[in-house]
Amino acid sequence: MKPFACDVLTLFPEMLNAVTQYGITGRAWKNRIFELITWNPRDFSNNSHRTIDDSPYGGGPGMVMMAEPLEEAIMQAKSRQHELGIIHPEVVYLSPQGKKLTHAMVKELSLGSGLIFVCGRYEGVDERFIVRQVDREISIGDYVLSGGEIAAMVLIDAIVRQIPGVLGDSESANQDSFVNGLLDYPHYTRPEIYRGEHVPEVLISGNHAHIQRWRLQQSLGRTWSRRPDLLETKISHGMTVEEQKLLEEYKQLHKTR
Ligand code: 9WO
Repeated sequence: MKPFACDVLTLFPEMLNAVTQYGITGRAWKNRIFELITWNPRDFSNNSHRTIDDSPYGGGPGMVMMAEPLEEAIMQAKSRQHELGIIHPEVVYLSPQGKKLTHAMVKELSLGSGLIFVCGRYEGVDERFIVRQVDREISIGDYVLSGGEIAAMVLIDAIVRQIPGVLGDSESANQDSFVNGLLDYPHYTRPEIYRGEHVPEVLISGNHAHIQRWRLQQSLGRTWSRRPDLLETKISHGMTVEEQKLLEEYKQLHKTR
């Protein structure tokens, strides 16, 4: 398979080493499951000082990234993707004004063959660049960062995990727990007693059917208590009689007496 093509516009290209050098995404990059090319707008500045920002029209504090160096950089990124046979690479701008990222969006983006990420800095990017070049604006959550790079890396990490063959068997099994619309159950490893706290007995029992039921109950119960919004979605998609029974039992057991 051809690698999934990521081109990233950033003033801080070395930050992206975090995804290409470590962990599951590092392994996927080494195995050429995806490629990541950075383009620094500073290299496309039209002056000898390598300026890429200027003060905002209308006044106010801070600086705004100029359209021209970004547009010169994105043309290089688009040409590169064209050479790979990617005719319409989607351009993603990471910002708090974007649509909130969901697993469904991650899945959809992972089905394409390439993406171009635009990482802003300072107070943002000249709106004319966004209008002319950006296809989707995505937010990873309702908070402000110092720039788009970390958000782009969150998205790249989430996308790369969806590419077939990236996760080994043991790594993909766990994914299903979020995909089934519930939070994960609690995990334990040795020792059996840690500072007086015991591992739940059912996990030592060796009865696999009991263990499976307990874990499902924990997933349902935690989703009910921590993320009622997710549980509502799960209920609307339909819960089995078994799941309903396990959740009711969890509620009984966790009632404050
Ligand atoms: C900075 C700022 C300072 C004073 C007054 C208003 C201000 N707005 C901003 C701002 O939003 N800066 C952004 C920094 C410009 C675009 C890149 N930056 C960014 C992206 N911060 N946070 C994100 C982000 C991206 C995706 N999901 C969550 C946050």
